[in-house]
Amino acid sequence: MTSRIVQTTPIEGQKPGTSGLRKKTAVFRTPGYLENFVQCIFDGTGGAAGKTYVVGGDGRFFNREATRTIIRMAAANGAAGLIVGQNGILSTPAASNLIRKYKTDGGIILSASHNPGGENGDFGVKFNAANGGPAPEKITDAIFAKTLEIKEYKIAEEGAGDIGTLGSFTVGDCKVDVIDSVDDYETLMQELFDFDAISTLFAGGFRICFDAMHAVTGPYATRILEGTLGAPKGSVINAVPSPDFGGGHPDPNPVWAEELVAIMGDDDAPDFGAASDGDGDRNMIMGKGAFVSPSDSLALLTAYAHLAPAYSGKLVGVARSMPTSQAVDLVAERMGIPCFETPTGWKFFGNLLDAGKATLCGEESAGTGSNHIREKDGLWAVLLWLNILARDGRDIVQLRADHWRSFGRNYYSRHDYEEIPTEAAEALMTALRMRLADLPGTTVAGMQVSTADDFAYRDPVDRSLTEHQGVRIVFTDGSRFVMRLSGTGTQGATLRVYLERFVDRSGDHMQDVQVALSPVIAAADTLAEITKHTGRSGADVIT
Ligand code: G16
Repeated sequence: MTSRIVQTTPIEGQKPGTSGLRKKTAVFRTPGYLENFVQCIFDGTGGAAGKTYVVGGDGRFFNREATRTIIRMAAANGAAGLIVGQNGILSTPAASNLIRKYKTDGGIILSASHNPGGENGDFGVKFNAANGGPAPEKITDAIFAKTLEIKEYKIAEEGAGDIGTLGSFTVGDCKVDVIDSVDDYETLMQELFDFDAISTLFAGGFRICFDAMHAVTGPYATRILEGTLGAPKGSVINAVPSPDFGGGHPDPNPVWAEELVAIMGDDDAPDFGAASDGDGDRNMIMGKGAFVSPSDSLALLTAYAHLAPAYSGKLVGVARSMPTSQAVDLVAERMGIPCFETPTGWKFFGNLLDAGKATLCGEESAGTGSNHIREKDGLWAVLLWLNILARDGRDIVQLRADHWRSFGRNYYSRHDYEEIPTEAAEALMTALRMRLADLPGTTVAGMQVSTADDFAYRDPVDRSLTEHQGVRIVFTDGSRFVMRLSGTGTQGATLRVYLERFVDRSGDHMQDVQVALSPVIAAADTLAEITKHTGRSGADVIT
């Protein structure tokens, strides 16, 4: 193999965010942009020589081309082997599984997750470490440091081989195995869940609608749900991945998954509805006419996970990101297991999972997962739900109502203000932070503030400290709001306002969510002066 050393210079802004480097596709396609970052992944992790990696992505525009570039660069940098999903396709959870199963040194995953794709959409690259999880900050910091001093990258002169056909080939000394994207993932799911019980459920007439949103879970869900488990043909909709996700926004929430919401609102709705995102790590769960919030879903899965073989008697602890509602805390408390609170970003669960401190993890942003891999996993959540419903017998809406009667309800919503000028967003956060010390004891919108802080996290395993992870204002009745700026956007800043109000076991659990939260919404507006700073009279997306 002849490889070429290409002289280059640092490119500004290659700092990984909440989940890897995400930019407009056009930015990633500028000459040298992808190459610089990939070289820095290798250089920032001690070089690629002799190492093995998993490579694949969610199939969005530029996925295939980027996969081929990475193969040529890995070979030129001396990598010993690559496991590549056929056509460069791997869901994020499937990639995490492959890294762990075949004990590779890590993986390069091409995805901007729930962000829209296509020529004018977003693209992303993230490095996952040998545990299968998103690289922790010490690694992303090292990669970023390399982007500031890079002088050259290496790339093989020869082509990347045929990634459309299953089998093996070599690029120089690097062996490339092109594998079926679904096989290993399905095997793992069969080990975790009671597939017989789920098949019996479907055989009895239970109906599901799974919206793959034209994204990567299409082939996974079709094979597993319709193929192996016997759900009726057509149960998976929007099942063929497309480079621009059918022109849609592959974010499984009630706003973007409107087709599913309409189907589940029909008189003849299926028993269970679900959706997953661009790269297959998020999930949205619905019953007939009912959206199950991700925070409630995490609480319910924790309460009933024992019905699945992999988790029966095995729950050692749970973890949630700080802005996620405290519904799961109540379940953990009753079960007598610890509940950890981490910053936003799946990478923060890695140490807890590796150290055996947590079994299930979840986030308000539609992510749920367990110790089976080191990523959140959309289809896993759907299968765990199906396993629970198959074994419990109640329908999902009844199960949730009974849960609220037993634990109380944490009303919850997130209000997003998108693409606001970065300076305005930062000014808002700075002004709020400066008031924190004076807030306890004051009354806002009829509610008294009990505590106000800027969340900092001391990792219980490696003792690392992560600061400024979101402002928390908690009121004396247990209600709270949290504000932080998103780390996954590609244009301007997105302000996220997370709102929560607890209503106890005997309270009214059937209120409209926004109405139930109205005092907290008013308090957030008053304290943060959102309209003054952003010029917006309301949120762009309410979920
Ligand atoms: C990523 C992270 C999640 C995080 C989410 C939202 O998800 O893996 O842990 O909750 O972004 O982050 P932010 O609020 O900073 O936009 P994904 O599915 O985009 O990889």
